[in-house]
Amino acid sequence: MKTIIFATGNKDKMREIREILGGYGAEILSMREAGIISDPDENGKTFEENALIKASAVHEKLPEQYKDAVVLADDSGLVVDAMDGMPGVLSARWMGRDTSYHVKNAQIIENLKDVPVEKRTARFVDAIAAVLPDGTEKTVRGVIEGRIGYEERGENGFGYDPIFMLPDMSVSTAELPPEEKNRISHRGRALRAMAAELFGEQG
Ligand code: ITT
Repeated sequence: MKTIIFATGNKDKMREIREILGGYGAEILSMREAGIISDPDENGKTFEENALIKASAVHEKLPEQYKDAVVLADDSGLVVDAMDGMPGVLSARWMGRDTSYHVKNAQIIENLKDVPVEKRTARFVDAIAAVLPDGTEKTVRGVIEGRIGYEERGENGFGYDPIFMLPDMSVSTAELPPEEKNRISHRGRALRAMAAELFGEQG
């Protein structure tokens, strides 16, 4: 069985990763479960660069028992057109890493208070990077298009989900059941594309 070690410290991401990759018959461990501590400087300019920084840092620290594991990393974020693409690759750090998403979401709504619905376009982007046991690197990207809402809606998901509405403004991604979010989300798309490269099409 293939072992995948995920280079993330984000528990919400890890939950979605397990939901999405559950059917591929691989053993999926967080870096913490594999006994690896890693927090590299995410100083890349793109989601792909940052995902590779995170995956490579864990690959270099693989203990002997996991030398045959594939290391994956997820770098993701919210790109808001009316904010010139912010928070983008800075999504986790924007307004401070410890600031609550309730406060961050309120600030985005405030920034867009005079922006009409047709200009409230935004997307979640997810780059998944892989470092294979021989050091080969791969990246894939998944995107979901939407619009910034006028208030927080829904209790599912995490982060910016309560203000991220589907393009028709019907529901936020925090209002979707997890399996429906995973079916259409940036993370679901990127992880299934990576799984197709690593395992073929089954799953
Ligand atoms: P790791 O680097 O340890 O994986 P992180 O939280 O720092 O964890 P990122 O640098 O990739 O991860 O930041 C991504 C941020 O973008 C994340 O913290 C959320 O705020 C936001 N984000 C990404 N995917 C999201 C999703 O599906 N729903 C809501 N917000 C999301």
